[in-house]
Amino acid sequence: MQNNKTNKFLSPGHNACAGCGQLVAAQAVMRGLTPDTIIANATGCLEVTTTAYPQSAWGLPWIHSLFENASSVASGIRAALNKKGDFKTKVVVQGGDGGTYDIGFGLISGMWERGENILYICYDTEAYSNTGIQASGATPYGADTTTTPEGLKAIGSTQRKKDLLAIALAHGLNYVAQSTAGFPDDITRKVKKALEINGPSYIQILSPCMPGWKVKNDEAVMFGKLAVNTGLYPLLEYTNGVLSASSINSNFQAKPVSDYLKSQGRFKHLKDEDIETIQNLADENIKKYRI
Ligand SMILES: Cc1ncc(C[n+]2csc(CCOP(=O)(O)OP(=O)(O)O)c2C)c(N)n1
Repeated sequence: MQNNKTNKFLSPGHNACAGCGQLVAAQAVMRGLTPDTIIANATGCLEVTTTAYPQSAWGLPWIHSLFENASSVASGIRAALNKKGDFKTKVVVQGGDGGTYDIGFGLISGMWERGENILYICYDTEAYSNTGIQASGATPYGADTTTTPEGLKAIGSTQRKKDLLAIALAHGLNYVAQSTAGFPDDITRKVKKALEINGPSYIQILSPCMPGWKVKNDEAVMFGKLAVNTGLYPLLEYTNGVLSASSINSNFQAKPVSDYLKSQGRFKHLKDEDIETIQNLADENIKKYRI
């Protein structure tokens, strides 16, 4: 158990890639937590890189079970705490986008349906990073992954990223938010807010992945900022189903999506018309999330 001032709940002694966006985001999440918190973690990079036996980087009670069922483990923990009359201890689930959008989704939906007081955090690397960058339901249009390779006749993924915020909102969640590793203080603030609200909450954080995005190890924060500043991945907050905060506000000055795409290896094959398609997606967001 590590307990120094800067990294109380997640020690830097893990073996994630240097500059990993998911670890930047996870550190920001940890700064929003209090010691009376129990974490259930799905399989994925965050779990694998922080728990190489016999060591652990975690300074909070932390449990890993299967890739698909972290939310059910959390439900069990919440039920046991409630049975003991402990409604104060917080329960948090952490998972990657593969675990969240795809393989764990049925059980997450059940957890939300039951209205349990649990915060779910999705670290969205836009692919199954830990097993070698396979496409997930969060992979964006045009991205090269090992299961959607670009080639002479292929532009990479032809799917549109699944709108998981809308799906979370359809479950009637009290608090739904989106952030990116480019804005660690925004992440910390949203975690604190989610934990103040009674009931289920969901925070999704874009977490740039060096090998997956084919970017340099000092670029995670920069791409996290560009994702927001192009409108592709705005900072959002829904309270009781209503959009209550958005980075697309009166101060928003959109940067062209090419600024975000051009130096990422996963998008380097895109032609002008493909970039245009992605610009249209950002423009749609700018209309949809304007506040
Ligand atoms: C049922 C099951 N299928 C597949 C795997 C192999 N597996 C382990 S981690 C992982 C990728 C996780 O991807 P994601 O949830 O996006 O998290 P990331 O690694 O990107 O943080 C996969 C496919 C597994 N552990 N269990």
